[in-house]
Amino acid sequence: MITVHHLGVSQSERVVWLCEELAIPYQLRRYERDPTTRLAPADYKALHPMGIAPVITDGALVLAESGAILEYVIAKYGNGRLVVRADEPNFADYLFWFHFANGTMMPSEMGGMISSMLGLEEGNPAMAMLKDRGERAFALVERRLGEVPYFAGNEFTAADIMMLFPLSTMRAFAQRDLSPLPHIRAYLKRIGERPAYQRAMTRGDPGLSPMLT
Ligand SMILES: N[C@@H](CCC(=O)N[C@@H](CS)C(=O)NCC(=O)O)C(=O)O
Repeated sequence: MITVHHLGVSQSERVVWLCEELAIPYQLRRYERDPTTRLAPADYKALHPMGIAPVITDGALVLAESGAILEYVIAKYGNGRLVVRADEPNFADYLFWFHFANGTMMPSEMGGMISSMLGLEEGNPAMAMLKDRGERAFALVERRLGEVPYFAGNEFTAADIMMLFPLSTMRAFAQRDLSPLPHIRAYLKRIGERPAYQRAMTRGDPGLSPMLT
């Protein structure tokens, strides 16, 4: 059975959510962030040389990296669910949004978080570049969700599981005003109604109310 090592309020919520969507058996181990540094605690860091969440173990396998874990779990235990096959018309959309989440959105949101930690001023060129990139990313997401209910198209897929974190929990670290983005807000509401998402968040982060507004 897979063990999902979940660091509180982190990208490993995706893996808990995936297991709930697939309704596969899994063991959940929760870890709290260090209260001072907000980093992973020593026992989490010991799981994998990178020392960051998520990590799963499956027998002798120790696997990190959200996208790799999602692909692994789906390929091994998904029975074809939550993916778009290469012969389907929206295959490229599925790939794009699955990878856009951590390839572009998370780096620009993390960059924004780091520049505010460093106290960089608004006019700072690095900050301006990151801000502009983040705004274009959110505008692209808003446009997409005005066209289709889920990132890959009409059906919920693993691309949604990848994309939700930068739209929701990441806002605990890098604030973003969603009031001018009605399609994103409607999407977050739709996701919040999914029983598997509700179970995942209740199990994974019982003290946190999901950041869906
Ligand atoms: N691209 C990586 C990013 C992992 C990452 O940055 N995880 C953060 C939580 S969201 C973390 O472990 N932070 C705690 C630490 O750095 O100690 C993935 O998706 O697996």
